[in-house]
Amino acid sequence: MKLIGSHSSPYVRKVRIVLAEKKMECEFVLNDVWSPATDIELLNPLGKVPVLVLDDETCIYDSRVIVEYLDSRAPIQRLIPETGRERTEVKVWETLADGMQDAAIAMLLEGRRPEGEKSQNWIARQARKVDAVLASMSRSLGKNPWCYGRSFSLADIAVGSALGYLAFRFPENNWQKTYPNLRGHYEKLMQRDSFKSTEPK
Ligand code: GSF
Repeated sequence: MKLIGSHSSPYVRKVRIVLAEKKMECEFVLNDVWSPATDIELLNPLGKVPVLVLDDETCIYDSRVIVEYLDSRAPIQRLIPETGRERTEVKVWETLADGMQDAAIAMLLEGRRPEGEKSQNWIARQARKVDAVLASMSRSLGKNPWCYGRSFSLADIAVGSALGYLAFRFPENNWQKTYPNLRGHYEKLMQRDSFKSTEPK
């Protein structure tokens, strides 16, 4: 298998953490989707990373589909509960974390447009989503040791990737101060090799 992606993408990081936690071998191939030279559309018509290329050349995207595939392929260290309400709740955590990344990336891209073309209203709209998700994550985590249930799961991986991305791209966002429980949770996750070895850069 090959994973196509970048060191900065939080969606790619989520997949890399899942691979590391499940001890699955996978070659990591860098592709800068923002470079005019990218050939990512040959693998994913949506032009996005991550893409997982299987040994028979089948391409799998997006990150939510990839992590589901990986989790079902290797039964050790299940990261998504197999059925029922538990499964749905973990996936809601993932949806929130991914959605926060979508909003943060939209802010970043809008902010990079030339003066006069960027919309402060659009940036503010996305910033409200980021703030609302942080507040919701903090409330739901409370004093619990894990985002969902009694063990580490995809919910923690998705939340950790999203918080790490905010810290990387928006260091001015004060989430660590505003939400000490999220800070503590991220610090705890960062003690794992899977998180340490995938820090955004
Ligand atoms: C999002 C992937 C994505 O936006 C997923 O895989 O979960 N829902 C998808 N990836 C970005 C890279 S990054 O900013 O993390 C991407 O490839 N963007 C290129 C584009 O043209 O939107």
